Amino acid sequence: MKTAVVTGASSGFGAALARKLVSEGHTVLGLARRQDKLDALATELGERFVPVSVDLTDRARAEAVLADLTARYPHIDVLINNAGLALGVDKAQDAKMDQWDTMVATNISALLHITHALLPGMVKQNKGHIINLGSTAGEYAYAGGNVYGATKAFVHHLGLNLRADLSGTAVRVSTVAPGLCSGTDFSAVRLGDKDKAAALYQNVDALTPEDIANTITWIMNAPAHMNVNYIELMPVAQSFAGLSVHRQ
Ligand code: 8X3
Repeated sequence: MKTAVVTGASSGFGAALARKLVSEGHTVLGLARRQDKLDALATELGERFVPVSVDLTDRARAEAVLADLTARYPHIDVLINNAGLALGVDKAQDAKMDQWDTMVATNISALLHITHALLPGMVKQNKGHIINLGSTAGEYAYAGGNVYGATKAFVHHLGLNLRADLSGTAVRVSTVAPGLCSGTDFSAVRLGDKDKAAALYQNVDALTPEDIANTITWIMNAPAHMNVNYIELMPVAQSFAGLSVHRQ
């Protein structure tokens, strides 16, 4: 059985993943900002879910909390960098700088803070796995995707570069890139409007958080000699729009 750190554990993919991992007998150190949501999950899942309330975008606070966590749990097997968000669908020329800052802080800086804190321990024990949540938005450009897609492209390429640095160790790095997925707050947060978000998923058989959790646990439980570098998932209902041409 493994000890897994899951960021963004209080809802969406993170909560689905925590449920799946605990049901398989693993221990989950569940990180999120919202203590009340973490506590509810801890009540549901029992002692193999350890709630840790922290804002990973705050580097000094993250370092302090993670130093304490690694002292209590020196053998962390898996870090699942799930926390992330999109804000807005405005074109770049109309976008809000605050939203860009928040996406960079959450999707890039917070991920780096925790990766930097946990990676040396994994190398020292010559065992470990970092699984990062990317997105199809990191591979395929679309209008309004601008900084969100770029942060996910960063995540993908960081994973490949980590693998280069980890050559010669047994530490694995994987990126999971989902497309359209219902059953989370992702679009409500992005659009700031629950009804508009619900309309996006109407009459579409989208991916579910359980699909993502199943994929992540499959990657994590793969034999130690096998590394999934990158895996992209879409619902069958989602496809490619083709390249747009603006006509005068
Ligand atoms: C989520 C996929 O298509 O909403 O990362 O950008 S999409």
